[in-house]
Amino acid sequence: MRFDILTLFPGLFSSSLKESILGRAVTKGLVDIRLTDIRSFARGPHKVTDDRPYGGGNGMVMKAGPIVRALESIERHPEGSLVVLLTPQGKPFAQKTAWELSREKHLVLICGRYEGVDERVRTRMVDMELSIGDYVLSGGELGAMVLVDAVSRLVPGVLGGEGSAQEDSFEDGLLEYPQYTRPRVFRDEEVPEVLLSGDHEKIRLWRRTESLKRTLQRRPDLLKKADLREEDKVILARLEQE
Ligand code: JBE
Repeated sequence: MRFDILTLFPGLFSSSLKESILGRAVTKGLVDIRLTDIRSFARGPHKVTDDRPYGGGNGMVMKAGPIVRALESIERHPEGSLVVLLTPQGKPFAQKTAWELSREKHLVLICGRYEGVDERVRTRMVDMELSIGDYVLSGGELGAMVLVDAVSRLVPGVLGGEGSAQEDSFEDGLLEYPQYTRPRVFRDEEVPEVLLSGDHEKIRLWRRTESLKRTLQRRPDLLKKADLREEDKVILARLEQE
């Protein structure tokens, strides 16, 4: 899968693309991530990429020209390319969106800065606008990193222990159960007995109950949309009583 990232700050990406799972996916050639510096498409001696807003007001707006020329320089994939703008005005990015995007061959991510991007970039060139959350970032770069990370790990072969993506939080609409590893006692706190029992059915039931408990306590909104089995409903009814 190929990602092209258009940004004024390509340097922000270097470490996140070299380390960990994503770094390995790049080395293995499973994902190809290319960075384009929007400033190199700006004109004039000062390479200006932003200007004051028409109509007045605070802040600066990213000029259409440099972004559109940068976009036109990107090699399109023969099977299609999807152009995504990271913006707080976009559709909320969630795990479902990550799965949908992981089926694309080529994503072009535009990172906006400052108070916004000239509207004509949006109307002419953008296929989809996404937001990673309801808070204000200084630019779309962190959003692009979040998207690249969440999408890449769903590309077949990227995760070492295959199948682990399906078991993550949100995949069935619930939060994950608590995890423990050695030592068995850490500063007087013991690992729950059931996890040492070797009884796989008891362990499965405990984990499912903890998942449901956490989701009920922390994210009751998720339960309404969750993929619940009959067993879950029985456990939930009991938890709600407690
Ligand atoms: O979520 N986002 O993609 C953003 C982009 C730029 C600024 N703030 C955001 N939240």
